Amino acid sequence: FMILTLITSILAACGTSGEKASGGGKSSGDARIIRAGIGLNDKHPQYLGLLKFKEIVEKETNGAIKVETYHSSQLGDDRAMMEALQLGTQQMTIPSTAPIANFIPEYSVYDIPFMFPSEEVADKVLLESDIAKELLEKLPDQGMVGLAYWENGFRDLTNNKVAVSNVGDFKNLKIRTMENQLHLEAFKALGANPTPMAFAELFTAMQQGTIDGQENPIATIYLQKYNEVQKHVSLTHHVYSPFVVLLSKIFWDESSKEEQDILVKAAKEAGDYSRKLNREANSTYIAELEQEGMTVTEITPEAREEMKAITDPVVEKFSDKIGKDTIDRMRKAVEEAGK
Ligand code: TF8
Repeated sequence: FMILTLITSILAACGTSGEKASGGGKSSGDARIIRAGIGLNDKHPQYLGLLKFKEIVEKETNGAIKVETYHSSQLGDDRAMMEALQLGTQQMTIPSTAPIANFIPEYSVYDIPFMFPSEEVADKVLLESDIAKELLEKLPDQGMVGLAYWENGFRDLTNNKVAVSNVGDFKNLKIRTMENQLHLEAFKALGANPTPMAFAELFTAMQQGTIDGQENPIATIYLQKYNEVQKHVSLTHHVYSPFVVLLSKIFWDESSKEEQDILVKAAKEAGDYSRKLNREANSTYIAELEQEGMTVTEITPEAREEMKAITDPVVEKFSDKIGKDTIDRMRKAVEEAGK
């Protein structure tokens, strides 16, 4: 009986029909599987973009690659999912760049407050500049391949204490930030009391009052129903967050050149689709949040300048960690894109 149990468990580990599961994702029948996990829920343009990616890849590979999609942190938080890509137990995730900075410090160049002045400039830099491309090329050393930049968006502040309209209002606000040192330090400099926390724990923390607020793009604030647990939103637009479509390098290396080209092309097309959805609905989401009872506060250019003046020294402190050259080249690309 013992021998039979042992054989059964070995077969199970290798996949039902007993074939050796490819490192890049268990195979069912003859298809290779991409297990794709994200943190946001199934209403968010990020998930709709992932469904578009799935549609294109399954069609273009005639089903040789199948994509299984898991939303709402079902497969874990950003860090856990990136570690699963390194191990090959998961094949895709699409985090903000901020958590990636824990693996590749240069990614914190995207955490620099007010780096991108507009979505148009962000698109040109992310989709066309050498520096953005070179940052993707640093991922394979960490066991991940960056297929494309998608849009999380300009981050805005919500909280339960005060309608923040200028720097003084941040004082002592318990703000959740992503697990990213620059974000933490920037909010500390603004006078807040920041706490790093995985995205999946955020809603409950606001509901229980263990934090006063958080910062995320409007689409996330609306689609994750933060209006149910937050009173105020301020359109600070303090950081533009890109997403990066990450694929496990194990799966990539096991894919043919033709499949690799399909994966990159699908990620780019799905990114354009997702970005468009993200932007189309923004003004509707803001109006709906106001109807749901949230106060919506614009931030004046002077107040934004004051926030920038306070956070600039924090950026200076991180310049060695990020790399002065990376910062300079990103700023140049932004300047070029703005012309
Ligand atoms: C955050 C980020 C997240 C994304 C997502 C979980 O606040 O903006 O929305 O990283 O992948 O944690």
